[in-house]
Amino acid sequence: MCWRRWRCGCGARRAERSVRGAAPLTARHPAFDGMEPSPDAGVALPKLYTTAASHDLLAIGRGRDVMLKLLGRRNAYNVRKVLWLLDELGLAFAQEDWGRDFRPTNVPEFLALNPFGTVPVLLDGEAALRESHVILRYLAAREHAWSLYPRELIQRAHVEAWMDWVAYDMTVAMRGAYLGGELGLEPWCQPQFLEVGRAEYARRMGQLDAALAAGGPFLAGHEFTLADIPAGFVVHRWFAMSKLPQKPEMPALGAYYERLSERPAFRRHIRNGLP
Ligand SMILES: N[C@@H](CCC(=O)N[C@@H](CS)C(=O)NCC(=O)O)C(=O)O
Repeated sequence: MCWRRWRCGCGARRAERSVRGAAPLTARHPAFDGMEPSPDAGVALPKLYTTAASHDLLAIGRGRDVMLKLLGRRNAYNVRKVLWLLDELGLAFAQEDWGRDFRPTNVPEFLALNPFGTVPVLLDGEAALRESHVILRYLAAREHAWSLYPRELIQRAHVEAWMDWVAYDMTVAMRGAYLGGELGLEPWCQPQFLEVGRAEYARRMGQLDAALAAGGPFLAGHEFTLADIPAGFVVHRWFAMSKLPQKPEMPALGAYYERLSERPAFRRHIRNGLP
């Protein structure tokens, strides 16, 4: 599947993007210079370059006119964040549904790209990237989308603080309230996880609500940034979860959710009928 979209709608971002001219490419990896890596080279080279099958997966990324390729099912939490950003950036990319209920990731050609067998994986030329938040930062920097990922280091740190906050501080909440409470998955549906998770989700949303009430309209200030992508998703889950016994009133959070919902890319990939 290939999506080509140029509807960024943001004059400033278009200007930033046009300055860079041709898309910067990652350095061509020697493993692809007409030969298979030797067994010795396999020690020094990333394992992902060493199987014929992974070469097939990477084939679409070869050459100057590289097209990004996203491996991961479109209904996965960590994949949807990347889809959202790709859409915001108006990037052309190919996508394949790997992961649960789709193509299994425990096969050699996928494990060669990501030894943990998780999605998403982003292929850009000869590079295979894992970790959704790393991919978000990579794409924004690759596209010189500095309004999303500020060049100024203090501003950047404020953006990244929210990304890390979701990655670490939302974990207990997501497991208990969502995996346990909504999906009924073991062991998270056990009462101890469920109760702690639901209380924790409410507490964390309260932190977001307070931050937005004190600042905003977006998490890092006036502009929509990468900070809003992981956080926007957990806010969506908060409002989408149907089995929470109670949801405290959080006006600033509700307004933020509606503000994000004005973005077509958010509605296409996050507030799209899936929790
Ligand atoms: N920290 C990783 C977590 C990746 C992850 O756990 N992905 C899930 C989907 S959200 C996965 O691969 N699940 C197994 C599957 O779909 O087969 C990231 O942010 O990318």
